[in-house]
Amino acid sequence: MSSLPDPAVLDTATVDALASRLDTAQTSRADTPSLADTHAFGIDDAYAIQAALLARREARGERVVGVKLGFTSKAKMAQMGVSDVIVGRLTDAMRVADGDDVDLCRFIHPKVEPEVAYRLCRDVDLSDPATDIESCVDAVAPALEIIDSRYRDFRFTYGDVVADNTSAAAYAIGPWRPVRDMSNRAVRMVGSGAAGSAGTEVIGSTAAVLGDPVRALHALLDMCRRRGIPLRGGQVVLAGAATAAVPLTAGVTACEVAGLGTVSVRGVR
Ligand code: 0L1
Ligand code: MG
Repeated sequence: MSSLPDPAVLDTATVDALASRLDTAQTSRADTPSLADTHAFGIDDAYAIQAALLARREARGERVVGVKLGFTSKAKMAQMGVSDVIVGRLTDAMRVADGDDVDLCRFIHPKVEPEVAYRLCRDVDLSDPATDIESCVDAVAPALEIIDSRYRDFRFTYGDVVADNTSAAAYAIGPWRPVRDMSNRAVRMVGSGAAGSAGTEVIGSTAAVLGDPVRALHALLDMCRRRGIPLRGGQVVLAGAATAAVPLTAGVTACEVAGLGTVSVRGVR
């Protein structure tokens, strides 16, 4: 369980004001200090701020098309002093087609991380204790997640990052394949760098995602039950990062997951 207090302490007006602050940071590409610098709040408040933030995006016409998990590695949980995963929402405006350009000016200080994505083939009944989440998934794909904390220098508390929709900013999904065992698959993410600059390479394993990405589905079901976050057929699930995130720079960034395939984006200015 998390080390943050659960009970909500913020009133609706404050929740909305904090959501507005994060929304403005995202739309104006101007970072903001940690909310926790000025407000004491619990994890229930943090998810309420996240919901208010999403409501603002939906009011602008964006559609929720998926969910993402964060803090799925032991290292990240230890760093944040928590033992729970966190859940954020993906919208259609965050989607980048495989191989497409992504304008770096959309972001404040973007980072990219290699992931595995699952596709839900039916609505998930959160109220049924017998729900088998694995049977609600029909495909798996390599993915890149672009995270872009709205907080200055990526400095945030556990509550801050939940409120900030878990730093979700954009994502790309490679070719969908029938579901298969994804445990301990090699993952390689390569950034070509801009012309004349050195590239980057990070190597990891899907085992970094809760030991096996399929466990992320079970953690997701648990969190969505606790937080009342619906899971709908057709939505995508980003299971969590297989390596630490690295800065997203100009040029092509590609991720290959062994036995699954590749996905790429091209950062442009
Ligand atoms: O998707 C993730 O694992 C990121 C969660 C938020 C933490 C961060 O912004 O570094
Ligand atoms: Mg991620």
